[in-house]
Amino acid sequence: MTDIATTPRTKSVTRTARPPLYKVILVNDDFTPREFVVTVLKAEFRMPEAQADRVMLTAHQKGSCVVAVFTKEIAETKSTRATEMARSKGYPLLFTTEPEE
Ligand code: TYC
Repeated sequence: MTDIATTPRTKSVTRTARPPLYKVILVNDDFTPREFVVTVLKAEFRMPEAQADRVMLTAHQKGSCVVAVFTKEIAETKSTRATEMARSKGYPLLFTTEPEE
């Protein structure tokens, strides 16, 4: 048997693939009642009351607030459902998504 010394010609690098994440953003408006915004945050994003209050107030005072971060599909589904919940009551409340840097 012939012994042949071999050296590997490639190096493998182990990386864990992470899906890109998207922020769900709550946008302020002048018409949606504060209490309804809190109700939607609790229902669609499973937020405790105190946290929903803080997020609603931040959007109210600053114009918008990051609600949470998800994979693209979940962020889009949740923001669409939350926005539709408001439309069904005739409110202009808006949730949008944007990629996280
Ligand atoms: N600005 C609204 C009001 O004064 C309340 C509100 C807060 C609406 C946050 C939207 O994302 C929002 N009734």
